[in-house]
Amino acid sequence: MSGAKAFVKALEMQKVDVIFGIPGGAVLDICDALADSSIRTILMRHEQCAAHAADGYARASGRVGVCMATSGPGATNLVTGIATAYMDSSPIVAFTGQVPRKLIGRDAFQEADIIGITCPITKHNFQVGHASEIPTTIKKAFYIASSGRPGPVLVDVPKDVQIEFADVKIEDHEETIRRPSNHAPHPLQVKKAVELLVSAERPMIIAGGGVITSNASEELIAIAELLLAPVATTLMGKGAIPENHPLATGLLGMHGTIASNRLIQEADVVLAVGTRFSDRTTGKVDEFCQDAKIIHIDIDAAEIGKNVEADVPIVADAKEALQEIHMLLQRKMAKKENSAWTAKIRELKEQLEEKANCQGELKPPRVMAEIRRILPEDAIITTEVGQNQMWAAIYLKAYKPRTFISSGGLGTMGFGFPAALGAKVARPEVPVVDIAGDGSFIMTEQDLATSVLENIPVTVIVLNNSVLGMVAQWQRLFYGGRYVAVKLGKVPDFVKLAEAYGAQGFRPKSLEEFSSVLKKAIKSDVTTVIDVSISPEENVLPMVPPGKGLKWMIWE
Ligand SMILES: Cc1ncc(C[n+]2csc(CCOP(=O)(O)OP(=O)(O)O)c2C)c(N)n1
Repeated sequence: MSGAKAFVKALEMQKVDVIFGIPGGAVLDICDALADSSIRTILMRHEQCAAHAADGYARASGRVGVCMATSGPGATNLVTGIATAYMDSSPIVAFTGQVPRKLIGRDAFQEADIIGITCPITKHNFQVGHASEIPTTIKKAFYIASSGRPGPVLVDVPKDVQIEFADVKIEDHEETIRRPSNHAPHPLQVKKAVELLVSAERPMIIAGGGVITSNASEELIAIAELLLAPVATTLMGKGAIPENHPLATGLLGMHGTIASNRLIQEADVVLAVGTRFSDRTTGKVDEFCQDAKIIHIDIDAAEIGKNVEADVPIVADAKEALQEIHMLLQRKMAKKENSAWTAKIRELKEQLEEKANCQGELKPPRVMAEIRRILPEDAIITTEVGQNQMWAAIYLKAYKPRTFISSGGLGTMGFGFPAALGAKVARPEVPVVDIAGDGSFIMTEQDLATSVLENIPVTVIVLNNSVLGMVAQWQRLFYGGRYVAVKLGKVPDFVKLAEAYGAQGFRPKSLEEFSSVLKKAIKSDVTTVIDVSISPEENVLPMVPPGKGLKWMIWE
C-alpha cells in the first residue's frame, strides 16, 4: 500500500479519532487517504491553533492529541503550539509534510528544516525515510509522547514517501499502551520519606501536574488527610485536589494564595510531587523552603535537584510513589489531630475569601466566584495568559483533575481558546469555558470560524480592559507607571465579532446579567463570547515581585 495509506491505517490502529490541522501541497496524499477513514479531520484557521487544540484535547482526555500541517510555513506555524505542549508535558503527536527527499537541503519551495527547528522543543522527532517505516515510526511516536513524562513528538513525512508503495503489515501495529515509568519507587527512599513525614510538625504538600498525569489524586488526598497537611498546587497541578477541600490551599508562587505562600515558609517537611519547581512556583530559589526538609517525587530523574535540592529524591510515577508512601504511613502513624498548624490553614484561607468577597460587582475575583457557582463541577476551564489567567488560577476553584487547562510553562497568549476547542472535542458532554484577556483572544479569535462550522460550542469570557493587562501591571508596579506598548486602544467589538462568525455575543452590565448570560451560554449549543468590561488599572493580587522570595508577597 502507499505510504499515505499506511500512515492513515497506522493512526487508526492507535485509535486516533480526530486530527486538527491545515492541509497543503506536502500533505495532500495523506489528506486523500484520510478521505477513506473515519478519523475526523478538523480544519483550523491557523496551525498554531491546531497544535493548541491537540494539546487541549490531550489535557482534557489524558489521550494523545494529534495535529497536522504542511511543510515550510505550515510546519513553522506549529512551533509555538509544540513548545507550549513541551513546557507543560502534554502528549501530542504533530505530523508535518516535507518536500520530496531529493529536494531536502536545496531550499525547495516550502522547505523548512522542521527537524532542526523542533529539536529542543520535542521529546523526540522523526523524519520518515521510507514508506515501510511509517507504521513503526507512528507507533514509536505515540509511545514516546505518552510514556514516562509525556510530551510532544513530531513526525515529518516527505511527500514522495507518501506516494511510495511498500509492503507493510498494519495488523502488527496495535495501539500503544502508555507505560508510566520504568522506575519503581526506591524502598529505602520511601522509608526515609515516611520517617520525615511522621516526625513532621508542620508538613506541607506541593502537588504539580505530575499528579494529574498519573491519576494520583486519591493517593494525594489520602496522605494529606492522614497528615493533616495543607496541599498547595502549581498551575499545572490545579485540580489535583478539589479546591473546596479543607486542606486545599490553592496556588503557590508568584500569584500564589495567601495561605499557600505563607504556610510554605513555615513548613518543616515538604512533600513535592510531580512538580519541577519552576521559578514561578518557588520565587527566588535561594529563599525557598530554607528550613524545611524536602521530599521530591518526579518521574523525570532530570528534574531532581535541577532547581531545588531534595533531601529525599524519589524517581517514580507519582501514583506508585504515593501509594507506597501511604501504605507505610498508615502502618507507622494514626491520623493526626487538629493542631495550631491546621488552625492556621483555616485562618489564612479565610483571609483570601474575605478579600474576594469585598470586591465590587464585576471585579474579576467576584466574576471568578460567580463562574464557579454557575458551572457544574466537571466543566472544563481553559485560560489565556496574563491577569485573566491569574485571576482564574487564584479565585476560580477547580474541583477535579483535568478541568483546569492553562499554559503554565511557556505562558502562551492565544492558547486558551483553541485549547478549549480541543477539550470540547475530547469531552463534548461537559461545558468548556475559556477565560480570556482581550489581548490574548485577538491572537487566535479567527478559530471562532472553526468552532461554529465544526459545531464545537464553547464559551469565551473576555475580561476586557483594553490593555495588555499583566504587562501594564508590571509597568505600574515596577517601572513607575511608564506605560509603553500596552494600550490596545482599539479592540474589536467582541459581540459583533462573535456574530460575524455566526456565534453569539453578550455584553453584561451587572453581575446578575453576567450570571444569566453565562447560564444561557453553557446550555446553548452555540459558541458564545461574553464581553466583560473591567478597569485597566486593576491589579492581580496577591503577587510576589519578580526575583523576590515568597515572603515578599504583596496582597493589598
Ligand atoms: C504570545 C505572547 N506574547 C507576549 C506575551 C507577554 N505577555 C504576557 S501577559 C501579556 C498581556 C496579556 O494581555 P491580555 O490577553 O489582554 O490579558 P490581561 O493581562 O489583560 O488579562 C503579555 C503581552 C505572552 N505571554 N505571550
